[in-house]
Amino acid sequence: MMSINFNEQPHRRRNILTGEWVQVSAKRNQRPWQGQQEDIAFPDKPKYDETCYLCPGNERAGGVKNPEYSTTFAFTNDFSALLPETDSVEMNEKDLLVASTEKGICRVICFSPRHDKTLPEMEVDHIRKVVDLWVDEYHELGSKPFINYVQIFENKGEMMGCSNPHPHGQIWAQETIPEEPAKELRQQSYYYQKHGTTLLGDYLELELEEKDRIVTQNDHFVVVVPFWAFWPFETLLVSRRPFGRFTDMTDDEKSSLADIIKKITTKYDNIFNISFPYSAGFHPAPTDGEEHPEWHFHMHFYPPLLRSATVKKFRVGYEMLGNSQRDITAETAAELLRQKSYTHYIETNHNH
Ligand code: H2U
Ligand code: ZN
Repeated sequence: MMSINFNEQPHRRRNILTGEWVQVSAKRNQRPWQGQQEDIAFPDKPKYDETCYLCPGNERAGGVKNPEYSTTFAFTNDFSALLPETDSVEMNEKDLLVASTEKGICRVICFSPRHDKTLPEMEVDHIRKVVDLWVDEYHELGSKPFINYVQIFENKGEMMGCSNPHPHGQIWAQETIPEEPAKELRQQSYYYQKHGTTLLGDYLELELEEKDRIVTQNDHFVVVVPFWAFWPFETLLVSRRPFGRFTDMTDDEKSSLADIIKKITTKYDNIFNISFPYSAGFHPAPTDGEEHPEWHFHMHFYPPLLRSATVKKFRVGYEMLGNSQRDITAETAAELLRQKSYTHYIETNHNH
């Protein structure tokens, strides 16, 4: 079997989780890595901001006052995109105008009472409390008969459309399985039917043998730059044990998840010495009452930055009309992430 020279030959890689292809052209990017280190040494964010709608004790846009929370805090989004009480209506005019109503619940989760602490700057014990809240929300929302998928995510940084620097994430829980997890459900099901093992379990085994795309790991989780990564520093966080639900996690796994999140987000911030923007989120099994032995718990990080703290990758032109495409190979990105320290640059700066 002839092998592809990833750095020389433009090629396509298959995203086995979605079934879609990504075009890779490393040659476009053969010049040496010029990732600038833009030192923003001590970003001066206040611990508490009286104008922030997420800080403890403050009033939100809808007029409700936040409690004086001391760890984490979740509330129903004051501007929810989905509502639980919607009559069920299906529309189909001549197979041309097709629509249906959608029920759902939107939640906002504050990770910390501190306005200035992002995930990599929090203690692992505190991140563990965020994990516990995700587990509780997944359980509570997923137990409702009309909720078949619980999408937990975080938009971090203005570049990703995040509305407020206070560390927070969102949950959209809904009737239909959304498009991205729906593709993954199809792909994971095919694989499981054919091989009797989970797609991501086998993929992880292969990555652990090859080592090229591994970024970091602990007792229960591994982070890789997936072979088919689209975003420059995209990563996939996978559980070593095949399980599907947040509620399947053991106590040790929950603590390990907190630990690995701290590790990967710290490495991200250390790439350009800035608070690294991304959209990240979990793909747990659907909450539709099915067993889902095919589903393998994982999390995606999609950061938009490419060459410096300000140079963003845009999904435009050929990518909007033709195909997703990347320049730096997954292997190069993994190598760069591997080299980055587990100590946050702000801490490093303070110690000098
Ligand atoms: P993002 O920063 O990821 O946009 O999340 C903030 C969410 O918080 C957003 O969905 C909600 C917005 O609707 N929000 C409230 O629920 N109450 C407020 O007082 C302001 C913002
Ligand atoms: Zn705040």
